[in-house]
Amino acid sequence: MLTFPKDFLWGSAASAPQTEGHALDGGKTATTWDKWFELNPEKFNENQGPEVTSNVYEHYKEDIQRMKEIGMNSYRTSISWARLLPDGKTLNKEAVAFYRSYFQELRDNDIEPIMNLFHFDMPWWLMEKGGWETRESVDAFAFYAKTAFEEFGDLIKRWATFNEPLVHIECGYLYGFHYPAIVDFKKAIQVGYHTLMAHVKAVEAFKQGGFEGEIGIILNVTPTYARSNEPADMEAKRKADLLIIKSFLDPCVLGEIPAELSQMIKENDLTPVTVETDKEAIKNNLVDYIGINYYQPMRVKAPVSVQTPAQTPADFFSSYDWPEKRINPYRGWEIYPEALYDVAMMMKNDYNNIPWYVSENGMGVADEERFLDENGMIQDDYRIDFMKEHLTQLHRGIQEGSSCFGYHTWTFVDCWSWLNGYRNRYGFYRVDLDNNLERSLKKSGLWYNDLSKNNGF
Ligand code: BGP
Repeated sequence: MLTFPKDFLWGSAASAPQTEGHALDGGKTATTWDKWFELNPEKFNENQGPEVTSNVYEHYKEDIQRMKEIGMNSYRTSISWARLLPDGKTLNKEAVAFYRSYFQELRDNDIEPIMNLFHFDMPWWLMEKGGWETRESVDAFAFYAKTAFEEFGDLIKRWATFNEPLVHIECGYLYGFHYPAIVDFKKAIQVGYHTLMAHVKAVEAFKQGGFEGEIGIILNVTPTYARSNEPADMEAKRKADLLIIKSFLDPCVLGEIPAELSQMIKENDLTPVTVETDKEAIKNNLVDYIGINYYQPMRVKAPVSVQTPAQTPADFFSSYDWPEKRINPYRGWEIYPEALYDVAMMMKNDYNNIPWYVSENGMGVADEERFLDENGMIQDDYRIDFMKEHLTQLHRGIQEGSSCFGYHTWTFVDCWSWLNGYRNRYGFYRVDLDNNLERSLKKSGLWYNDLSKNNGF
């Protein structure tokens, strides 16, 4: 039996744009997702847009009972910026009432809410002004964060500023999967810098406001694995670590952007516009904890060809396709549970053993109806095996002293996923799109209940 530390968090993660629905009512204004779906619905799997999703806006009370049924003691989701402050300034009373009731319901059922402020959902009014490319976004986000702390600070004791900031940077400004889907390395770096400063200013607002509780950030990072120990591969790993891992972890936990990273960016004419007081602000506003979303490891090798100055990250490192990898064929992601042990050791050894938790881990599978049994339950043993393997590695890291305080899966109820719509399912509960979004328990939910009740397996 592998037993986890006392008061370990067992739960799931989700986000406002992927679950709430009612995307253009209840006083909410459009985000880039709502607008992009209006402009280019063909980009979205089976034309599935963000307007309905799993409709938690109406179903949160029943859903919270479902969380209890599978032993969840915590739940992370996000607040929608465009719902709370539809024009960036005016408080939407209907949103306040909805979120207060939602969070109170979680508390009343002993499910600790962890509340994130930004999950890829840039308000359209701000995008029209340039989004994260503009310094205005930093102040706008800090105002939004402060408003959320004031309105919900009595109900929320664990906050997160961003979910996977690298994703909106890379997918929006390098790889074409998020709006505005442009390829511009210099803009990507500026967007990254403003995101970091927005995070820092939100932490500052939290600390200066004297709000009770903790504030952190959720990152999708693992140590990078190099193809070989050859110098060129190791140099690629060093650069990938700087750009992908240390770019956020170092300033958020250690208070400084690594000098080597600034140098590398400078040599390639990518230095962002900054404000003189930023350095001091970064130093003074460290996080209390880190969330790590882990799905797949990052493997790199020496770049295949190099342009100087660099035009994309591929000029620093190429991704390496390990021939021996195991893969989740539906999502195309490598399965490598050992990385969770390595993450645990990285947090312990390189980041002052800061408290951290696994804020997302999970397995997306398409056409899960294939696994329905005669009682209408999806027999998702593959998901149970996936969790067991990852938890075994995590447990090893905890045994060796890493301060991990929880394990959240993606996700609780099957949810809408950006351009992939409802293709890959991750939930403990199935959502039936043909039958009023009806939820039904999968076998993995039963297993999770035992896991949580026994605080181990
Ligand atoms: C993470 C995101 C989530 C979620 C998850 C699963 O990166 O934080 O929003 O979507 O990945 O990935 P996907 O839905 O693309 O399969």
